[in-house]
Amino acid sequence: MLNKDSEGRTMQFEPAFLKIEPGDSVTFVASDKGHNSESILEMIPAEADPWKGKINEEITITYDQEGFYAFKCQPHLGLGMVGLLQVGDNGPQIDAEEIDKLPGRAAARLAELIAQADQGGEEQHSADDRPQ
Ligand SMILES: [Cu+2]
Repeated sequence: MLNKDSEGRTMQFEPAFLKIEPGDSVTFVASDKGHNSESILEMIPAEADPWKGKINEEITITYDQEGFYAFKCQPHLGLGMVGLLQVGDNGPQIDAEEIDKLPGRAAARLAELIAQADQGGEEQHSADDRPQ
């Protein structure tokens, strides 16, 4: 949980996308102050447990259900501070209608992360970002 990530984006999780296997755990590290990690309602597998960390709390969550899990930093959701986990290969996708309910910057960032997942996890760069 960062005020600025290595790409210069403000208020971000880094990595913001992570692919793991069922039974793996993820620790959300409070590297900078003022952030939390919590699951976004309706954006985790139906059988999975939601989570909600406190501000500045480092939490570790174990993921047993396959599928996609979107999460947010509550204070910075409007600034696009969201992340995505993919657990295994065979879980359900996130409902596009739910993504549309997010604030604009969060929806845009989550769409980027879903595209990244679709590409096998590689972060996508526009041509302008490539070294000359
Ligand atoms: Cu935050």
